Amino acid sequence: MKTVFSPLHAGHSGQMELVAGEIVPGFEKPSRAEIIKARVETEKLGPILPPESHDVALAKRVHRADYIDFLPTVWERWEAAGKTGSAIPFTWPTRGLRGDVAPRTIEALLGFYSFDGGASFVKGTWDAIKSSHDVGLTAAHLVKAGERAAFALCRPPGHHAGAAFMGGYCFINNAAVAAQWFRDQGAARVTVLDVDYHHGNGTQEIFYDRADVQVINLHGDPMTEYPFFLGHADERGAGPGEGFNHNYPMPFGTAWDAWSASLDDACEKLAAYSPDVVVVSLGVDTFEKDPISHFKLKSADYPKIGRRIAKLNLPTLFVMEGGYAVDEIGVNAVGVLTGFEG
Ligand code: Q9C
Ligand code: ZN
Repeated sequence: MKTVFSPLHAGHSGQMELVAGEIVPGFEKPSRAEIIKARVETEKLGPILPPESHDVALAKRVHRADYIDFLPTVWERWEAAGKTGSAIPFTWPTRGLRGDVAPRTIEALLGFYSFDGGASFVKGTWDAIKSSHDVGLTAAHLVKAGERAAFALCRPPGHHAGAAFMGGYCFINNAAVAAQWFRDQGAARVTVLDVDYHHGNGTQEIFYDRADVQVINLHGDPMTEYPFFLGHADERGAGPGEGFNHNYPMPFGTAWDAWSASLDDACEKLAAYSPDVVVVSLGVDTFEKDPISHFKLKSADYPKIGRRIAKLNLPTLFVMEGGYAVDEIGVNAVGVLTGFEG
């Protein structure tokens, strides 16, 4: 399997996040991607290719255009305002406030275009976001060109980014952009299968009223787990999209037996939909030692995930999402891919 990777991810580094009352270095750090890349090499998964540059015109249809236009301007506006450190959102237009009027200052706009403080900017963040977007689309091209599967080693991740907001370490929804690209290329139906520990709220929102993109999520129950405000089992899609969104919320402590039962059920729904291509939002924060998560998957379980997805016998694009146990992130992520290859 070919991997697409860009070194530009590394400029998104040193950003801080607020955890339990303290500002700490972000869990979403450059070593994540570097360790996965090193494991691709030692496992001889296949060639590692650089991304080709792709216009963001497609991202402006998947997201709202004004949101995508905002992202490259953040750091220069932050610096022009005399600010240093990480550009972290801090005020949000929640219930009772105006979410329809874009304010003017960078501090205000960061809140307007986010749902939490988890997606913050440093100097190299935009270039990393754009490279991650390019990695996803370049890997999608490989699948369209006839590869059985390809691995988009995206960083930063994407699945929490909605139509007009960032959050949860995510800015552009790389998997959603790739799914739309496959549709534009003539795929009649596309499935996004999200196995990251956290619910892919952004992907669900983007495709919620559509029947041409099926969205399936396996994740920590939002009653107790981030992102808290989406991902319940009764969210089944709206209008023409009704019945094309499937959520599998699971409790803290979920291990392979229960998790894989959800995966089996998800794969049955996926197969019944009969998509032309599958986009896997591949997070490995389901791992028992993940520092911010509460599932109990073991390293030996990840190849089994790959084998189950391979049994679908469909062209498959793997898009990297979360996973914060950096010591094992390479073994676990690449384990899914080697399991897929059989
Ligand atoms: N105490 C992805 O996995 N909140 N994003 C963490 C830590 C944000 C995860 C709180 C988690 C976002 C792509
Ligand atoms: Zn996650």
